[in-house]
Amino acid sequence: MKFSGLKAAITGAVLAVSASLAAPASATPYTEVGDAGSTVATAQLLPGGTTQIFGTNSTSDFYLFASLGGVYGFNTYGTGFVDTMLFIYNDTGTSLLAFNDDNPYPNSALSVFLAAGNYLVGIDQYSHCYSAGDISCFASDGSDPGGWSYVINISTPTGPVDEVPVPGALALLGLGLLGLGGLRRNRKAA
Ligand SMILES: [Ca+2]
Ligand SMILES: [Ca+2]
Repeated sequence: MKFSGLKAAITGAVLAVSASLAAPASATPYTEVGDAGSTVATAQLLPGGTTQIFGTNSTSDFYLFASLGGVYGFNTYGTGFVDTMLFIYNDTGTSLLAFNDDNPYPNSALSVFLAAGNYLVGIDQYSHCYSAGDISCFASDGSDPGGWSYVINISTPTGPVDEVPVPGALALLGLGLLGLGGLRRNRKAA
């Protein structure tokens, strides 16, 4: 009896450690309700502190994410063998801020600095609206087969979230982004 009691205690301890590794205390899942859909109007609001999104893709899904300010990581590790793509847009869906197809293939991962505010996080399957500059692309093309399940993991922001960047560095960053935007437009126009 003593031995089996000890064995049970050890097994319990091992299970507890395994559980803590599989599901960190900080994990805050959100499960898609119905269909998050492909537009700003249907995008589902993620509760503050959400670290995982579980959903099912039909054509594409978008979620409204509130950033506290900082560098966030997004990935689709755990989705399985689906050739996913991840998109981060501003909250009106008019500006693509970050995009990843394979990191590594077929799953997606990106990390991006998001100033405090709201953003759209989108998921779709290669190559529907690949790196599209505007979310309206997703509403106009529903040719994807869909029907696959996914998980989007969101890391908590790294670095001091309340750090105020030096104005000069901000201006340089802004100029760089404008330059990138100009390059993209030029490439599109070409
Ligand atoms: Ca969906
Ligand atoms: Ca991919």
